[in-house]
Amino acid sequence: MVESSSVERLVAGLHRAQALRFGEFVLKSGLVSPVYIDLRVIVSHPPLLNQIADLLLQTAKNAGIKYDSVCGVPYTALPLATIICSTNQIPMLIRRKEAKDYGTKRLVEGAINPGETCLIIEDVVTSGSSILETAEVLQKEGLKITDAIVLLDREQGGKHRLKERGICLHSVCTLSMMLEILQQQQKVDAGMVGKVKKFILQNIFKPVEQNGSSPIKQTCKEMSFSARAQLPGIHSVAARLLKLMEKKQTNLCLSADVTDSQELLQLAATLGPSICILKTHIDILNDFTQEVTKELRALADQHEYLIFEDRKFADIGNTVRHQYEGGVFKISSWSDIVNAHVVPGSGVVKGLKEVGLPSQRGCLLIAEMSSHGSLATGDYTTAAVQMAEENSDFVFGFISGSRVSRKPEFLHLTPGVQMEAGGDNLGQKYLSPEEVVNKRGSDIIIVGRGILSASNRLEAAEMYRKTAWESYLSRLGVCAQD
Ligand code: 5BU
Repeated sequence: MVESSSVERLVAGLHRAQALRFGEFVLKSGLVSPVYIDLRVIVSHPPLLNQIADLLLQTAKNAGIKYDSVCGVPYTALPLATIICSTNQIPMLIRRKEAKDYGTKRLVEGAINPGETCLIIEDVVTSGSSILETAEVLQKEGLKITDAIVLLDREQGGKHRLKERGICLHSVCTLSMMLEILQQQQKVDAGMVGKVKKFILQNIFKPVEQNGSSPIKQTCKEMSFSARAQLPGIHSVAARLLKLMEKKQTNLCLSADVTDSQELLQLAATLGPSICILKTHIDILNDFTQEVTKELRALADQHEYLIFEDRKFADIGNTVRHQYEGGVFKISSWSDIVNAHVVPGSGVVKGLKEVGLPSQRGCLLIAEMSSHGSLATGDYTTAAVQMAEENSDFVFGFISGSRVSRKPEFLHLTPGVQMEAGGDNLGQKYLSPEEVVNKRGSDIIIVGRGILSASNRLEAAEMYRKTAWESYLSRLGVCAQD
């Protein structure tokens, strides 16, 4: 154990930097936690950063661990590992966070000497999954992982799980130790300490299924749309959408592919109460005027749905900026959501963002397409996910055939949906709402001709709405825990 006065100083510093917050927070898993620990903020506090690096190294020394290199679990522990290695002349390894099949990039940077031992550094451990993931990558490179050092152990089962995998976890501090110190320092009251302790006890991660090197599966509640709406840092458009979906009990997006303005407005007025999004192809209207978009906007506000212009931007940043803001359609002035292909690289998102961010618009990236022979698969899809993660201030989800990101703050919208699986004679492929939402984990179905070619469009829309909503409800069962 490191000296208690150092730990007390550390806890006070973390509290000052707002790395520890108390209240009500919805975690990624959907659980409501009375404590929120976010050590990402420490990079803005250099003395604290140095102090933490020092305590981590001290803990490794006290435990008498022998190692040849150090690897920080990305991203928060990366600067910590850097400081430790630089100050003490220890070789460092960097684990890339990108998905394994992304391009030809190496998964570990630095000189790898198979047979050597690497010490893993982490900021917070809950279930231990992040350390295990990093350990697996390093082990695949032939390195030995015997120990890991963490600043804060939340005491929710991580230590035990790591031990079962042959990794000994040493912590600078545990959550209960931290709570006691904060109580002594009169920064939290006894009531809150009790609440947090109860939360820890009720949420211990137990190993359920361990199968070779695959990630550990944990039974947990899939997050509801309303819980996802409250995730810290969620995009404002995603939050609005998730809330209205829950309120109206609909995860149906109508693809209003009609060519006459009056018909479009009529559809919006009649089907508005059944849908969460009205998707347009504004450039197929034969009689477009700005008046149509004004009326569409008024209907959207009246019936509480969002407008999504399915423009599929796919040019360099400078061009898409003009296409989004100007021209005949002035899309950014009336459409809450737009989408983009990732084929031009991230410039397309950056260009759109310049226009969309100030007016609080959101963007979806096309990660997969529903059409036969689509090239948006594999590495392309992975690159789209990465681009979304790097631009999450503007991008809040995907057009895809299934769940391509496990981050609950991203929404998945799937076109190519009809009650009966099949296709049309121009390459469109259809899956059923049940398949898309329940089996493939998408959130919103996009339906065009399934509704438009029905003799009673409202009845058809209601049928799609109910089926997709029931599929969502039945999905709220068991899911994989990160
Ligand atoms: P449908 O009538 O339900 O087949 O219409 C599907 C709509 O979704 C249509 O407006 C397409 O432009 C849109 N779409 C799609 O079908 N497949 C895709 O991969 C993408 C968009 Br991206």
